Amino acid sequence: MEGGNKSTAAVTRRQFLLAGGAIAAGAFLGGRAETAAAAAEEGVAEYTLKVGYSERQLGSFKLRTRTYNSSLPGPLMVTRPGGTLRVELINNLPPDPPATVPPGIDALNNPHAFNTTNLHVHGLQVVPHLFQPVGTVNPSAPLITVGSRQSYHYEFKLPDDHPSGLYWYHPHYHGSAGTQVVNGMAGLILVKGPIDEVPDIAAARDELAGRTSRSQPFRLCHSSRSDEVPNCSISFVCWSEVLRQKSANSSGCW
Ligand SMILES: [Cu+2]
Repeated sequence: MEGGNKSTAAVTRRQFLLAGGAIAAGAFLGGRAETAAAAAEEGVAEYTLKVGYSERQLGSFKLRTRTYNSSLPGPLMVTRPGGTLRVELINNLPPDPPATVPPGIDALNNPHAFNTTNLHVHGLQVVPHLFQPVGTVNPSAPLITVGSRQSYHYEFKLPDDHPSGLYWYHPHYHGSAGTQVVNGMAGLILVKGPIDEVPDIAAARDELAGRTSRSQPFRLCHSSRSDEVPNCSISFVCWSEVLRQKSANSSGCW
């Protein structure tokens, strides 16, 4: 699975700055996603998410945060209705730092296990891979747990009638999920559909955006052209947590 994600483009200073705002505000996960060339082949798209520390310069500050593939946000994943998304999640973080739970506090959700993780594909209509064994209906089933130096192979099969659109992924381990998302561990999932076969649509630029707070809109700009940095300086009205927009103007804003 190593190398399944072909997204290797360097993160630009602009990305650092956008992402830095997201970190500072604890809102979204700004920055610019890079297209993963591992788009569906024979209906199967494979990605590798390596969780680890990475550093970025924010003004005069150097921050060290947990990220996927040293990227803010994580790599864009692309699939289609009826497709299969295979994700190898590799946790390269060191062991959890010690954490104690004050008396009377819910131990499960009290912040702890900051270097333990797992994966949620938010919004996809697939069998949830949050609890183990996968597919269990046991309300007390344990969460899938990917600890330090461990890995987990996820396979999500999308139904043939899955709506096309934009979704996102993030860690969902209780106790560490919030901390890890604010660090920048999140990314977008694009489910392409029949609309993408329309020639004019296919030729237009993809612009993908995501945020987690309506009061703190951070924009994530993605261009279908890897050599292009979109000029995105105008805020947008978003109907949900993620937004996909097509633009025929390669230098336009939205
Ligand atoms: Cu979610």
